Amino acid sequence: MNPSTIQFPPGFLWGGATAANQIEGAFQEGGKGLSIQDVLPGGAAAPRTDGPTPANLKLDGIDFYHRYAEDIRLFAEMGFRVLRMSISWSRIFPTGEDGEPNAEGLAFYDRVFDELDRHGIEPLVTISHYEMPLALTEKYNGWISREVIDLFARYVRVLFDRYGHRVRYWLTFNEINSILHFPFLAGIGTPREQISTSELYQAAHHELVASALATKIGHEINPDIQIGCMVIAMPIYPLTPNPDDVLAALQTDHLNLMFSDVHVRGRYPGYALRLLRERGIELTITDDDRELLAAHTVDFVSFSYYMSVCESADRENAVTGDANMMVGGVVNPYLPASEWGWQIDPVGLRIILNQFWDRWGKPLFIVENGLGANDQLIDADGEFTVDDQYRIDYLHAHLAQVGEAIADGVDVLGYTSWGPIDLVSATTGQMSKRYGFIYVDRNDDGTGTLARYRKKSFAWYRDVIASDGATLDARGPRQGPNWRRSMSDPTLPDPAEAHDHEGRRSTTDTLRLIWPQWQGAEGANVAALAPELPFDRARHGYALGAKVLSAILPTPDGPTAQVPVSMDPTGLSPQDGIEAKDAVVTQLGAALAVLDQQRPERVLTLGGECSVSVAPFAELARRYGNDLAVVWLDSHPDVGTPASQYKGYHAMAVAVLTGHGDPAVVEQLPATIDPARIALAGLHSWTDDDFPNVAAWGLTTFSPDALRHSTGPLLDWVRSTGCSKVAIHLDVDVVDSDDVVLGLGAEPGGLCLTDVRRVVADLDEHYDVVGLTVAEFIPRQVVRLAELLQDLPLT
Ligand code: BGP
Repeated sequence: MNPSTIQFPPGFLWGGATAANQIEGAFQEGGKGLSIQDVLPGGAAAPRTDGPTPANLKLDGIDFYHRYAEDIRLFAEMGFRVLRMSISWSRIFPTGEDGEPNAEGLAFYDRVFDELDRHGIEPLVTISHYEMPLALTEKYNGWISREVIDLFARYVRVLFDRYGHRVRYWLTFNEINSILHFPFLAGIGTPREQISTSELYQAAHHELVASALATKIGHEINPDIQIGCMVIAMPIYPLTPNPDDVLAALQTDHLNLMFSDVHVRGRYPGYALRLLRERGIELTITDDDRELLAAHTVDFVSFSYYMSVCESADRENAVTGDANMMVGGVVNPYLPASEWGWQIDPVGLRIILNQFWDRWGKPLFIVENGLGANDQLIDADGEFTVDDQYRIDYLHAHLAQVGEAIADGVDVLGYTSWGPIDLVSATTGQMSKRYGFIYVDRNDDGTGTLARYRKKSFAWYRDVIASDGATLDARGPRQGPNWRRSMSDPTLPDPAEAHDHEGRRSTTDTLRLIWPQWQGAEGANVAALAPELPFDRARHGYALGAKVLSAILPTPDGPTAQVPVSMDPTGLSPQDGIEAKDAVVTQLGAALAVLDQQRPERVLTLGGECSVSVAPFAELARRYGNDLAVVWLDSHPDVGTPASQYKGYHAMAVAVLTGHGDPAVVEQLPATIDPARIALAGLHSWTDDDFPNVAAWGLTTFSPDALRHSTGPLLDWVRSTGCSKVAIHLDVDVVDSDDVVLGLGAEPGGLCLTDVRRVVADLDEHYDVVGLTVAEFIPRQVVRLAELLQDLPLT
């Protein structure tokens, strides 16, 4: 065999994977009852709502319910041999306890299976993919109650009776090991922090018993069908070779493996019994449960694979990152991450395939893997498409490792990439986190025609399938790691530098952004407030301020970038209600380009006037989404718009970040921030015409007095947003001018220096500060000094 070719076994099941709640829509059609997903607009970690709300993109999904024939035709065009799909429980039993199953719901899946049949695609059905009828949550608190096992068994029996002779492969619960992190996905309505660990493990036990019972029922109805479990697979590497780290990694791994161990071996392994014992958990396990688990083990093991993580015995001092349903693990300094912070590790897929095969000797099925990315729809010679080479490279690299595992002797049944058509994200509720070979025209705000377009990866995957993988190169994508183009950090720091010898976090993941922008401050205002300085020097004072800030801070460990700023005095007159609009728009574009290239986890910005927070905070909002809160420490609210009297752009910074203001500016931003997650702190000076925007947009404010003795109210506010990450804008004029005048005008009545330091330190102690901007410093003495030096001989 040529070392660069890969051989997939004959009959290898190539295809794609979906879930009912993320594609179907039609949440109230065909007799369907409400499902838990219909009240979960913001994704797995976000709070539920009382009822369905317009913000919930899953209510309409991608309208697969009506467009399934068109979509299946496209899958067939790619040569799919299998489509992983799930059945919506509430389509079959709208309340979970109905006397008869819903005939219309059953007929819908008949039509889907018929259509698949017509195209020679076999279905792989997940019985429960993060769904249950909402009524079972309200009445039984989901899987907390043992009663749900029988209700599930009833549902399952209906499915096997109806489809058991036309569907060969079945999965019981999607990612069953996620229950410990996202209980609501198992129908448990009690807030996570109010559920005891005992209750959670008991609920997990009920699911495991229900899974065994489903396996029993399925095999009784048709002994030929194959029933598998489905888990999140995630290699856990020790952060260092320190045996304590290795043991910590093993123990974290056990928490995940427990679920598949029970499914495959039919009993709780010793390590799980110890873990439960040590946590004082006494599970109610009946003799019937034991018998069921032992007698009805799975035929194969399926799993999702998106990332690996590290584990450290000293977690408190290690950097933790994002992970899908398993919540952040310790960051691996050797790996890049996706735009959503999931660390990319193709080799980890080979490792996990080998581990699972060695452990259980059961056939394995990769039923989810893929890259969630922001795609750009382009018009290529009259046809809309996406040039998603990064996705091709990602999938290529992973499939090459599947090939390696097969060569290692692992029995792999098939590969269904996640989201072959764009769909609503499970963890964030967004459309913009796209995985598909097929683009769906639907946006995060729900707009769009729902039209389908083939991306570049469409033809690529078609060729892979048609050649049974022969078009793949075993060494992975030849052009190198292109997927990093859509990753968080294309220029990875030297791993040795990213952590100190004990694996603790260092500051190399912080970008220092120097942005000496001065054009945002209104000229007339500068002239009036700094009459003692020559006007041109005074207005350049902000640029000088950025240099001084950079000079007085210690040399950074991480990267530094400087945003190019024009010092040209032309083009400063107002345009569309903004002074020097051309300059600020151009420079904003330059700053965003720097950030897009660097994709930093954290940014320290040294300004410049106030608007220099716009680009870094918008980039952090893109990266961290709803997990980012902003604390704007400033005398002024900065909520001006082009309609305000004051034309200086720096006074529009908060407005722009919230998506208000000039479209040429707002459209450039990679993300905006919900005003509910922005607090103006230390606020006590404003112009009357734009101040009403504060209340109209729903921003929270704290006067200097509210924070004078304690940061408590502000910390409580951050807690109420549910965010773990904070970006702080520090306008130096928030400091009381009776203490020291650091900005342009005198602002008495502000917070004193020690207050400001305390507020920032308290935020840093309680939250992950990922953005800090210091802005508006005008070094008047230095301006005067420059004046003195300017005509000296030999300068
Ligand atoms: C898995 C889920 C899927 C899917 C996928 C990608 O955890 O089983 O339902 O959504 O992750 O996650 P996301 O949609 O959040 O990008």
